Amino acid sequence: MDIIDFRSDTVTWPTPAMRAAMAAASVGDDVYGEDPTIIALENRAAERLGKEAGLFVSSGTQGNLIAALCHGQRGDEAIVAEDAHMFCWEAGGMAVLGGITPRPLPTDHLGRMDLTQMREAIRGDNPHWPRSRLILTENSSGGNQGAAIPLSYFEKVRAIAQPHNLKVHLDGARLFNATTALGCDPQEMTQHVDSVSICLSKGLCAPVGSVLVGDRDFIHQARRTRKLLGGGMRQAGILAAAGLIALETMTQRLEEDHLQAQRLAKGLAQIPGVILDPTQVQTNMVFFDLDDTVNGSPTEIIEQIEANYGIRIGLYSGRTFRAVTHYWIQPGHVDALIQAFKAVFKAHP
Ligand code: TLP
Repeated sequence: MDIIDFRSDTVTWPTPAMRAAMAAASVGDDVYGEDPTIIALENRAAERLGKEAGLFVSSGTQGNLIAALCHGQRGDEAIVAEDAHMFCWEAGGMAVLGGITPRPLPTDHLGRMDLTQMREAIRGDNPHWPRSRLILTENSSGGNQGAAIPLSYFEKVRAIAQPHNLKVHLDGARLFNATTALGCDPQEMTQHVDSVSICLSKGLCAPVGSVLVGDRDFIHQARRTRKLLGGGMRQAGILAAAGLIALETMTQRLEEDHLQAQRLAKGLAQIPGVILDPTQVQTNMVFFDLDDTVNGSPTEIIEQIEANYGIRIGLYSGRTFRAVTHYWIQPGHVDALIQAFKAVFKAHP
């Protein structure tokens, strides 16, 4: 990449190996079920995540939306963390297109909903009420500094959902970041949920795409729903070829991104004016705030860092910045960002 971009891991370009695989990919019409590379990716993702079948979709948002539409119907309710991507950042898709009411619950510092509140949020049968139908989870938790939620949480959520016939979906946009940080196999987590959506196009560097996995009936319905949403693709094996490399090789190197994030956090935490606890950094995201001694506005600071040092970082909200490490962030880039902050803060004492 010719820019240093910490705004997100969504900015990653495909690797040289991906570009070569894309150029050579065998393709077919996937709406006819004839794209061999997509079929291989879907099977591989299902196998890796311990589910019966998979569906290649255009984005994480589409994977999550299809899951919600397949598990729920109009008039149903979905229990969801109040800071979850599905609740905050997906344009209200489940409500707009599925008539599903989100029931947001507060979370702890890792992004876990309180289990007592979750149990109490499940409604009985009453014609006044929406029907409780599903529980939406996310790991890593993007709204909580990329925290990796431990396995035991998913086991407990499952135990709450099952007696009420609630389905559990996992937004695993960065599932492999979470399992890398936890040192566990993804299947140890996915065994507790009905469906999972993983993103190939974030830290895994594929240019486009996510895979939704679940049991055969669910994926059959999901394929129909993807078509309904205009998401049926044709010779998209050219994208799936990059996705296979993402799944096979890029999942193995995420620890490097996590180490860079920790190094960045430790460096930034030493700068007067920065509020950051490096022990909170578990995966590839570093969130930090400015204290009141810093005069410049966050937007000015971001603009100066880009104009003077050629480095992009994100403003998450208010005075909270987000810097995300990924394949294209080199160790020198981390040092450069720390130096840039030091210099800019001198200018805004
Ligand atoms: N997240 C993006 C932005 O939308 C905020 C980012 O830069 O982090 N689930 C989670 C947990 C996500 O973080 C994202 C993207 C998605 C789903 C949606 O994926 P896409 O962008 O492929 O629709």
